[in-house]
Amino acid sequence: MSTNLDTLYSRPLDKLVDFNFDEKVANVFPDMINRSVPGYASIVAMTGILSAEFFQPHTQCYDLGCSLGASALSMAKAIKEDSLKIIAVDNSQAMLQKAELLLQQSETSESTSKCIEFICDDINKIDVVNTSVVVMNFTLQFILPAQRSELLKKIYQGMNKGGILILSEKLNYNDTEQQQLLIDMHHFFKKANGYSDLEISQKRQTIENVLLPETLEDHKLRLKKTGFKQVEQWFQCFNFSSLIAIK
Ligand code: GEK
Repeated sequence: MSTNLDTLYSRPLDKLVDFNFDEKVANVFPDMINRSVPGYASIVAMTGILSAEFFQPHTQCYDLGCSLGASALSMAKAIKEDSLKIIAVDNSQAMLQKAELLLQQSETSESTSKCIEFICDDINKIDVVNTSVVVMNFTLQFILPAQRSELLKKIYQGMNKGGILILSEKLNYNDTEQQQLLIDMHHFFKKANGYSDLEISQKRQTIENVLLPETLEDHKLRLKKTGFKQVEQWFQCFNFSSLIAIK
Protein backbone atom coordinates (compact mmCIF):
# COMPACT_ATOMS: atom_id res chain seq x y z
CA MET A 1 0.00 0.00 0.00
CA SER A 2 0.98 3.65 -0.44
CA THR A 3 3.45 5.06 2.04
CA ASN A 4 2.52 8.76 1.66
CA LEU A 5 3.18 10.40 5.02
CA ASP A 6 0.22 11.93 6.88
CA THR A 7 1.15 15.59 7.48
CA LEU A 8 -2.43 16.95 7.15
CA TYR A 9 -2.42 18.54 10.62
CA SER A 10 1.27 19.37 10.97
CA ARG A 11 0.83 23.15 10.49
CA PRO A 12 -1.55 25.40 12.42
CA LEU A 13 -4.83 25.52 10.47
CA ASP A 14 -6.84 28.78 10.47
CA LYS A 15 -10.13 26.97 10.35
CA LEU A 16 -10.68 23.48 11.69
CA VAL A 17 -13.43 21.90 9.59
CA ASP A 18 -14.99 18.56 10.51
CA PHE A 19 -12.92 15.59 9.40
CA ASN A 20 -14.10 13.91 6.20
CA PHE A 21 -12.76 11.15 4.02
CA ASP A 22 -11.74 13.26 1.01
CA GLU A 23 -8.93 12.85 -1.51
CA LYS A 24 -6.29 14.32 0.85
CA VAL A 25 -7.16 11.74 3.49
CA ALA A 26 -7.36 8.88 0.95
CA ASN A 27 -3.84 9.73 -0.23
CA VAL A 28 -2.29 9.31 3.22
CA PHE A 29 -4.77 6.84 4.70
CA PRO A 30 -2.53 3.76 5.22
CA ASP A 31 0.02 5.88 7.10
CA MET A 32 -2.69 7.72 9.03
CA ILE A 33 -4.54 4.64 10.24
CA ASN A 34 -1.42 2.66 11.11
CA ARG A 35 0.04 5.52 13.17
CA SER A 36 -3.31 6.43 14.78
CA VAL A 37 -5.09 3.15 15.54
CA PRO A 38 -3.20 0.88 17.93
CA GLY A 39 -3.42 -2.72 16.76
CA TYR A 40 -4.83 -1.88 13.33
CA ALA A 41 -2.49 -4.24 11.42
CA SER A 42 -3.26 -7.09 13.83
CA ILE A 43 -7.01 -6.55 13.53
CA VAL A 44 -6.83 -6.56 9.72
CA ALA A 45 -4.75 -9.77 9.76
CA MET A 46 -7.08 -11.49 12.27
CA THR A 47 -10.06 -10.42 10.17
CA GLY A 48 -8.73 -12.73 7.46
CA ILE A 49 -8.10 -15.61 9.88
CA LEU A 50 -11.55 -15.36 11.53
CA SER A 51 -13.35 -14.92 8.21
CA ALA A 52 -11.77 -18.05 6.77
CA GLU A 53 -12.96 -20.12 9.75
CA PHE A 54 -16.55 -18.84 9.86
CA PHE A 55 -17.17 -18.40 6.13
CA GLN A 56 -19.93 -20.64 4.82
CA PRO A 57 -19.77 -21.85 1.18
CA HIS A 58 -22.14 -20.14 -1.28
CA THR A 59 -22.53 -17.04 0.88
CA GLN A 60 -21.02 -13.61 0.30
CA CYS A 61 -18.92 -11.41 2.59
CA TYR A 62 -19.24 -7.70 3.35
CA ASP A 63 -16.64 -5.12 4.30
CA LEU A 64 -18.68 -2.10 5.42
CA GLY A 65 -16.75 1.18 5.46
CA CYS A 66 -13.95 -0.49 3.52
CA SER A 67 -11.77 2.64 2.96
CA LEU A 68 -8.86 1.35 0.83
CA GLY A 69 -10.02 -2.26 1.10
CA ALA A 70 -7.44 -3.58 3.58
CA SER A 71 -9.92 -5.80 5.45
CA ALA A 72 -11.56 -7.00 2.22
CA LEU A 73 -8.15 -7.96 0.85
CA SER A 74 -7.25 -9.78 4.05
CA MET A 75 -10.49 -11.80 3.71
CA ALA A 76 -9.95 -12.40 0.00
CA LYS A 77 -6.50 -13.85 0.66
CA ALA A 78 -7.61 -16.03 3.58
CA ILE A 79 -10.88 -17.53 2.33
CA LYS A 80 -10.27 -20.38 -0.08
CA GLU A 81 -13.40 -20.50 -2.22
CA ASP A 82 -13.42 -20.26 -6.03
CA SER A 83 -16.72 -18.40 -6.24
CA LEU A 84 -15.93 -16.02 -3.35
CA LYS A 85 -17.57 -12.59 -3.52
CA ILE A 86 -16.70 -9.77 -1.12
CA ILE A 87 -18.84 -6.66 -1.27
CA ALA A 88 -16.76 -3.71 -0.07
CA VAL A 89 -18.82 -0.59 0.58
CA ASP A 90 -17.77 2.98 1.34
CA ASN A 91 -19.49 6.31 0.73
CA SER A 92 -16.24 8.12 -0.06
CA GLN A 93 -15.62 8.22 -3.81
CA ALA A 94 -12.02 9.32 -3.15
CA MET A 95 -11.37 6.26 -0.98
CA LEU A 96 -12.84 3.85 -3.50
CA GLN A 97 -10.92 5.32 -6.46
CA LYS A 98 -7.71 4.82 -4.51
CA ALA A 99 -8.82 1.37 -3.36
CA GLU A 100 -9.37 0.19 -6.96
CA LEU A 101 -5.99 1.56 -7.99
CA LEU A 102 -4.17 -0.10 -5.08
CA LEU A 103 -5.84 -3.42 -5.81
CA GLN A 104 -4.75 -3.26 -9.48
CA GLN A 105 -1.19 -2.39 -8.45
CA SER A 106 -0.95 -4.99 -5.69
CA GLU A 107 0.80 -8.29 -6.21
CA THR A 108 -2.43 -10.10 -5.39
CA SER A 109 -3.41 -12.80 -7.86
CA GLU A 110 -6.10 -11.92 -10.39
CA SER A 111 -8.57 -14.35 -8.86
CA THR A 112 -8.10 -12.81 -5.40
CA SER A 113 -8.57 -9.21 -6.54
CA LYS A 114 -11.47 -10.11 -8.85
CA CYS A 115 -13.61 -11.37 -5.98
CA ILE A 116 -13.81 -7.89 -4.41
CA GLU A 117 -16.61 -5.67 -5.67
CA PHE A 118 -16.41 -2.04 -4.55
CA ILE A 119 -19.67 -0.16 -4.11
CA CYS A 120 -19.91 3.57 -3.41
CA ASP A 121 -22.92 3.98 -1.13
CA ASP A 122 -24.10 4.70 2.37
CA ILE A 123 -23.98 1.46 4.37
CA ASN A 124 -27.34 2.43 5.88
CA LYS A 125 -28.90 2.11 2.42
CA ILE A 126 -27.45 -1.08 0.96
CA ASP A 127 -29.02 -4.54 1.12
CA VAL A 128 -27.22 -7.18 3.15
CA VAL A 129 -28.15 -10.66 1.96
CA ASN A 130 -26.99 -14.26 2.13
CA THR A 131 -23.90 -13.57 4.19
CA SER A 132 -21.82 -15.45 6.74
CA VAL A 133 -19.11 -12.81 7.33
CA VAL A 134 -19.67 -9.09 7.83
CA VAL A 135 -16.78 -6.83 8.81
CA MET A 136 -17.07 -3.31 10.18
CA ASN A 137 -13.58 -2.27 11.15
CA PHE A 138 -13.80 1.23 12.67
CA THR A 139 -16.90 2.29 10.72
CA LEU A 140 -19.87 2.06 13.10
CA GLN A 141 -18.30 4.89 15.13
CA PHE A 142 -18.98 7.24 12.18
CA ILE A 143 -22.67 6.28 11.92
CA LEU A 144 -25.12 8.49 13.84
CA PRO A 145 -25.87 6.70 17.15
CA ALA A 146 -29.61 6.78 16.44
CA GLN A 147 -29.05 4.77 13.23
CA ARG A 148 -26.77 2.10 14.70
CA SER A 149 -29.43 -0.35 15.93
CA GLU A 150 -31.23 -0.35 12.57
CA LEU A 151 -27.98 -1.01 10.72
CA LEU A 152 -27.08 -3.92 12.99
CA LYS A 153 -30.60 -5.35 12.65
CA LYS A 154 -30.29 -5.29 8.86
CA ILE A 155 -26.90 -7.05 9.05
CA TYR A 156 -28.27 -9.67 11.44
CA GLN A 157 -31.27 -10.34 9.23
CA GLY A 158 -29.10 -10.86 6.14
CA MET A 159 -26.84 -13.30 7.96
CA ASN A 160 -27.03 -17.09 8.05
CA LYS A 161 -27.07 -18.91 11.36
CA GLY A 162 -23.48 -19.36 12.55
CA GLY A 163 -22.35 -16.28 10.61
CA ILE A 164 -20.18 -13.59 12.21
CA LEU A 165 -19.91 -9.85 12.51
CA ILE A 166 -16.44 -8.51 13.28
CA LEU A 167 -16.92 -5.09 14.86
CA SER A 168 -13.89 -2.94 15.64
CA GLU A 169 -14.36 0.39 17.40
CA LYS A 170 -12.73 3.14 19.40
CA LEU A 171 -14.15 2.92 22.94
CA ASN A 172 -15.42 5.45 25.45
CA TYR A 173 -15.46 5.06 29.25
CA ASN A 174 -18.09 6.40 31.63
CA ASP A 175 -15.59 6.78 34.46
CA THR A 176 -13.76 10.09 33.97
CA GLU A 177 -10.41 8.90 35.34
CA GLN A 178 -10.48 5.76 33.27
CA GLN A 179 -11.46 7.72 30.16
CA GLN A 180 -8.60 10.19 30.70
CA LEU A 181 -6.01 7.45 31.20
CA LEU A 182 -7.07 5.59 28.06
CA ILE A 183 -7.00 8.82 26.02
CA ASP A 184 -3.57 9.69 27.41
CA MET A 185 -2.22 6.26 26.48
CA HIS A 186 -3.59 6.63 22.96
CA HIS A 187 -1.83 9.99 22.68
CA PHE A 188 1.46 8.44 23.92
CA PHE A 189 1.05 5.93 21.08
CA LYS A 190 0.51 8.71 18.51
CA LYS A 191 3.49 10.70 19.83
CA ALA A 192 5.70 7.63 19.68
CA ASN A 193 4.62 7.28 16.05
CA GLY A 194 5.87 10.76 15.21
CA TYR A 195 2.76 12.94 15.57
CA SER A 196 3.37 16.30 17.29
CA ASP A 197 1.15 17.72 20.04
CA LEU A 198 -0.24 20.18 17.46
CA GLU A 199 -1.14 17.36 15.05
CA ILE A 200 -2.80 15.35 17.81
CA SER A 201 -4.78 18.31 19.07
CA GLN A 202 -5.94 19.60 15.65
CA LYS A 203 -6.96 16.09 14.55
CA ARG A 204 -8.86 15.58 17.82
CA GLN A 205 -10.78 18.83 17.34
CA THR A 206 -11.77 18.00 13.74
CA ILE A 207 -12.81 14.43 14.45
CA GLU A 208 -14.70 14.78 17.73
CA ASN A 209 -17.99 15.75 16.05
CA VAL A 210 -17.91 12.88 13.56
CA LEU A 211 -16.33 9.94 15.40
CA LEU A 212 -18.73 9.16 18.23
CA PRO A 213 -17.41 6.29 20.39
CA GLU A 214 -19.52 4.28 22.80
CA THR A 215 -18.63 2.07 25.76
CA LEU A 216 -17.83 -1.62 25.44
CA GLU A 217 -20.99 -2.35 27.47
CA ASP A 218 -23.16 -0.33 25.04
CA HIS A 219 -21.80 -2.30 22.09
CA LYS A 220 -22.23 -5.68 23.77
CA LEU A 221 -25.75 -4.85 24.91
CA ARG A 222 -26.85 -3.64 21.47
CA LEU A 223 -25.40 -6.71 19.74
CA LYS A 224 -27.17 -9.00 22.21
CA LYS A 225 -30.44 -7.08 21.78
CA THR A 226 -30.07 -7.43 18.01
CA GLY A 227 -30.17 -11.19 18.55
CA PHE A 228 -26.54 -12.31 18.28
CA LYS A 229 -26.14 -15.51 20.29
CA GLN A 230 -22.55 -14.96 21.37
CA VAL A 231 -20.67 -11.68 21.68
CA GLU A 232 -17.00 -11.67 22.66
CA GLN A 233 -14.34 -9.01 22.84
CA TRP A 234 -11.27 -10.60 21.25
CA PHE A 235 -8.91 -7.61 21.05
CA GLN A 236 -8.10 -4.42 22.87
CA CYS A 237 -5.15 -2.06 22.76
CA PHE A 238 -5.67 1.13 24.77
CA ASN A 239 -9.13 2.45 23.77
CA PHE A 240 -9.37 0.48 20.51
CA SER A 241 -11.15 -2.82 20.51
CA SER A 242 -12.62 -5.56 18.37
CA LEU A 243 -15.61 -7.81 19.00
CA ILE A 244 -16.93 -10.91 17.33
CA ALA A 245 -20.70 -11.46 17.30
CA ILE A 246 -22.02 -14.86 16.23
CA LYS A 247 -25.60 -15.41 15.02
C1 GEK B 1 -10.09 -0.52 7.18
N1 GEK B 1 -12.50 -0.49 7.54
O1 GEK B 1 -9.05 -0.06 6.69
N2 GEK B 1 -21.46 4.60 4.56
C2 GEK B 1 -20.35 4.07 3.99
N3 GEK B 1 -19.08 4.31 4.44
C3 GEK B 1 -18.95 5.15 5.48
C4 GEK B 1 -20.06 5.73 6.12
C5 GEK B 1 -21.37 5.42 5.62
N4 GEK B 1 -22.48 5.92 6.17
N5 GEK B 1 -19.61 6.50 7.14
C6 GEK B 1 -18.26 6.41 7.13
N6 GEK B 1 -17.86 5.59 6.13
C7 GEK B 1 -11.35 0.30 7.13
C8 GEK B 1 -11.19 1.57 7.93
S1 GEK B 1 -12.25 4.11 8.26
C9 GEK B 1 -11.85 4.23 9.93
C10 GEK B 1 -12.47 2.35 8.07
C11 GEK B 1 -11.07 5.44 10.32
C12 GEK B 1 -16.48 5.20 5.78
C13 GEK B 1 -15.51 6.36 5.57
O2 GEK B 1 -15.63 6.92 4.28
C14 GEK B 1 -14.17 5.68 5.84
O3 GEK B 1 -13.57 5.24 4.66
C15 GEK B 1 -14.52 4.51 6.76
O4 GEK B 1 -15.94 4.47 6.85
C16 GEK B 1 -13.96 4.60 8.16
O5 GEK B 1 -10.12 -1.66 7.73
O6 GEK B 1 -10.62 6.21 9.46
O7 GEK B 1 -10.92 5.63 11.59
